[in-house]
Amino acid sequence: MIASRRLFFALALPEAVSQQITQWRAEQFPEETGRPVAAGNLHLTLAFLGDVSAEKQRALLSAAIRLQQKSFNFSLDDCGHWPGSGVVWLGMRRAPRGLVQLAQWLRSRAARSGCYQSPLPYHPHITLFRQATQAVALPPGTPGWRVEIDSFGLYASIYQHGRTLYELLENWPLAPREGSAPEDR
Ligand code: 2AM
Repeated sequence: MIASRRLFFALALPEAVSQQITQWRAEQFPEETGRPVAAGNLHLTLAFLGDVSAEKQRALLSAAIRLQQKSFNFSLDDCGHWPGSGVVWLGMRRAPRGLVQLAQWLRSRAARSGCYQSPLPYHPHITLFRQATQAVALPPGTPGWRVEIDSFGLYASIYQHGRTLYELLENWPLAPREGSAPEDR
C-alpha cells in the first residue's frame, strides 16, 4: 500500500511578521474568539491537495520545480470572519497578480493530478482563529504588514498529540523581481 499524506502548497511568513501578528491578535481579539493558530503555523495556502499518494507527490514536485514565477509582495490590510467554517482570517484588499497567478497555476496542476479543488473563488488568507463560530467583533483595521515573498513551499499537515504541525517538505525560490521598485506584480 502506498502511504499518503495530507499536503498543501503555501507561503510562509517571515518570523518577525508572525510574531507581530500574534501580538496584535492578542490585543485585538478576546480569548473566547476561537482557537488561535500558533505563530509558527501561520501561513497562506496557495493550493490544498488533500491526501496525496507518494506517486502523486513526486509528480507534483517535478511540476513545481519547472514553475517560473517572479517574487511579489503584498500588504496584510484586511481581516474577516467566515462563521460557516469558523475561521477568522487576515488577508489583503488587493491580491498582487503574482500571487493569484502562482495559486492558479498550482491549483490547476493539482486538479490535473486528481486533487479536488474547491469551485469557490480563491481568497488568499491567513487563518488567525479556528472554531470561531460565534459573532466576532473585528478590529477596525490592521497594521497592514508588508510582506515580501520570494519562495513557496510544499507542506505536510501532521496531527500529533492533539496538535497540528506543518512540515516543510520542499521549498522553491521565485525569480527576483526586475528593478527594486516596491510595486505589486
Ligand atoms: P484554512 O486555513 O482556511 O482552514 C492546511 O490545512 C491548510 O489547507 C489550511 O490553510 C487550510 O485552510 C487549507 N485547507 C484545509 N482543508 C481544505 C479544504 N478542504 N479546501 C481548501 N483548503 C483547505
